[in-house]
Amino acid sequence: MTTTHVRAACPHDCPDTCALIVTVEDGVATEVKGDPGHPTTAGVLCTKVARYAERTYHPDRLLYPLRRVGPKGEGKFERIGWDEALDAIAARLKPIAARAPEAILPYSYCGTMGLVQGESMSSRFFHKLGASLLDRTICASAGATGYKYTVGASVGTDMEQFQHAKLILIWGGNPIASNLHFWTRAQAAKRNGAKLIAIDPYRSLTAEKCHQHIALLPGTDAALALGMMHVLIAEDLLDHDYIAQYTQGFEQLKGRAAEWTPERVAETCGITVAEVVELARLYGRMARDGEPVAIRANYGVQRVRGGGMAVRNIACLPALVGAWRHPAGGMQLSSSGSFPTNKPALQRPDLLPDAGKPPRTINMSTIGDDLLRAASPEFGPQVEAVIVYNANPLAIAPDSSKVAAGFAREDLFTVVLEHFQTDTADYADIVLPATTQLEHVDTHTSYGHLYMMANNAAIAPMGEAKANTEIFRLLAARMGMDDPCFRESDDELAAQAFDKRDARAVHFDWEALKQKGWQRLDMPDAPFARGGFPTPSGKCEFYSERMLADGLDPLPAYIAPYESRASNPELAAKYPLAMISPPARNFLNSSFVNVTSLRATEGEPHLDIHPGDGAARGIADGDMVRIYNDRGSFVCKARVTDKARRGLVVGLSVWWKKLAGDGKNANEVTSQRLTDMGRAPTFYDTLVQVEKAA
Ligand SMILES: Nc1nc2c(c(=O)[nH]1)N[C@H]1C(S)=C(S)[C@@H](COP(=O)(O)OP(=O)(O)OC[C@H]3O[C@@H](n4cnc5c(=O)[nH]c(N)nc54)[C@H](O)[C@@H]3O)O[C@H]1N2
Ligand SMILES: Nc1nc2c(c(=O)[nH]1)N[C@H]1C(S)=C(S)[C@@H](COP(=O)(O)OP(=O)(O)OC[C@H]3O[C@@H](n4cnc5c(=O)[nH]c(N)nc54)[C@H](O)[C@@H]3O)O[C@H]1N2
Ligand code: SF4
Ligand SMILES: [Mo]
Repeated sequence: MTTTHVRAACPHDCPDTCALIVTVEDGVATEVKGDPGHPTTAGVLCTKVARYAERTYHPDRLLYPLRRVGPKGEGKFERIGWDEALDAIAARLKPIAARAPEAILPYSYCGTMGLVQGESMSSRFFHKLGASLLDRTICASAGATGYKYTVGASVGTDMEQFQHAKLILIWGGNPIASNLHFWTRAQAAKRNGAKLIAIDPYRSLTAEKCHQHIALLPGTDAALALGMMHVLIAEDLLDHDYIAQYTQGFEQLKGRAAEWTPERVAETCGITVAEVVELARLYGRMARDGEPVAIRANYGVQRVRGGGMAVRNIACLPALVGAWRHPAGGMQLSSSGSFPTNKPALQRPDLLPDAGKPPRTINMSTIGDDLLRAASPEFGPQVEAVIVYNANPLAIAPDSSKVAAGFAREDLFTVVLEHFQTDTADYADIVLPATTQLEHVDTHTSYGHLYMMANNAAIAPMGEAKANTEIFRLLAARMGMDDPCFRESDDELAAQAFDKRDARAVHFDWEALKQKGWQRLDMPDAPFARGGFPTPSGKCEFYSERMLADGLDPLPAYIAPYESRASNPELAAKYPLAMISPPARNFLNSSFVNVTSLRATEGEPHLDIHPGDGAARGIADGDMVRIYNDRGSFVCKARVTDKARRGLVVGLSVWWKKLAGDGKNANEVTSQRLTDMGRAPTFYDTLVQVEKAA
């Protein structure tokens, strides 16, 4: 028997981007472990990816191209050959491309975060076609935009510093489920005497283990941050020197913060005045005493109407108290902006038919409406063909009944590149089998740590599966695209992924990275200790000219949810409960739902409801309940628990619809309305009613 150990990287949409070591025995991957040498992975994987071999060798893996033989959505397919599949796709796409290339739409997200198997050969293909561009907003663009206006780029506190913090605000995140290796460091900080505070409407696994939990109403974080500013300013818990040297707009901010008294904030957030005041005092006093105070904000805060502003307001706090001076102080939302990736080289926007007039852009978060839209001068041509890869829109996109109706259109041609027969694949005309991370080459950034990562192929492709890149190479050839860039190998692509001219990536060398597995960026310990914010002014912008130019309030503000008791009492009279649907620990968005052992651990779809709200509706623990609003409904099992505050219900997500009881999931009731900035979805801005199911 020959045994090898292959260096790989976790491809999933998770900030931790773990370094993996894959044991291969006679060509079979027998074990996937965390690399003990990688500083943040430290030999530990989450429950999901520890099962990566189970997912790769799953009996339901798609191994051959398939053609649909039943109605859309039913899931009846027959096996065909690759030539037949590629010819069928080219035959449908060619006339559309000749007539109206924008009627062709790619739909992809982060099924893999790889720079090669994500947007490289695929983008080249769609650019050359002149297909519609896709606005990839489904996850992070609201918060990223708010952070960018304020701090300049997705750069923040190094994950490897958090164990030295003395106060950590875990704001809108549940790291035990979704950012495990950060949680390890938060626990180390706790052992060193740090205080951990969770700010979250729900008593998540993480909130349960923090010293304090502030259970505010969803979508009200911007007000809490304004209240903290109010107290910091009123009690002079400020770093005047840092403010004077490295920030812009403090005088204007003072005026705005003055409006947000702790009483007004407490009322808005549904918490006590003492919670507001004491949080601000603790944060400000510890910073004044020179202790590192850190904020780990996550995307849970920004899936509401005012999500961009919420992140912006939170991002003002570290500059007010000078927390950035310390490597373990400051804030992290994402580290993605630290990586000098060379996207133009990978994606080749120069291939567009007319660079001066780019194709229209379609927002992935409104795919339901956009697939149902007729041609018009504003919209352009009706969408006639969709090519889905690295995404499962039928399960994950909001307002799911519209998404399903769109994909069910008889005149729509749909191709899905997948590992499994997902809810989306059921609507495909042609399904193409894709390789998993064990079967292909890739390179990765991270949105939690600061290492460039390599993924070597550990095993040969399963069945007739092909890498996304190879599928787009073959499609390009079938469509008659003969530019040499469509013949570049995955290694050639990976070698272009980082811009070596940037000081942070001078140590990037693809062959060396493949050998070692990972390489840290050249970055300072404390990115903004002496200012140097990548904003237009070079300062942390409390007042933002760019926001003003973009039609937004230039100062931190509070934007109430679309759907809440306070902002929309009429709607709340019909649908009085706020629903959020954050990530389940054993799934990764909708990935892994079909892995039997992980689904068994999650059990079945649940809705957590407060005992008071349960009693008012005659709902007992374990009852089947129907959750509904004007957009739709779904059924699942109630868990009566005070983990959900009064007025809030929580359905951990994202279930495959066909593996849930009634073939529906939480996205039946979520809406396609977009956030204040970043054109992002408002998954956690949803009012519903709940009743006992018949
Ligand atoms: N196990 C697992 N890990 C994952 C994922 C997964 O599905 N499963 N998904 C991955 C992805 S794609 C992402 S984007 C990341 C991060 O994904 P996030 O969406 O940030 O998810 P969480 O870290 O679970 O934190 C969300 C927390 O925010 C809380 N929350 C909801 N609304 C509000 C609000 O208005 N205010 C505040 N303060 N809190 C609110 C929720 O109750 C929840 O506990 O996680 C990644 N990691
Ligand atoms: N209600 C609700 N909805 C949500 C969220 C929520 O919190 N609540 N979270 C939102 C967030 S944060 C996100 S990021 C989105 C995520 O939405 P998606 O990015 O669509 O993520 P997944 O559901 O994991 O689906 C990814 C698919 O890609 C496939 N895949 C993986 N690797 C490859 C590959 O190499 N090639 C090909 N062809 N396919 C591959 C996987 O098998 C999987 O089916 O969901 C959003 N939807
Ligand atoms: S999903 Fe996250 S925690 Fe799990 S192995 Fe991948 S990167 Fe690590
Ligand atoms: Mo996400």
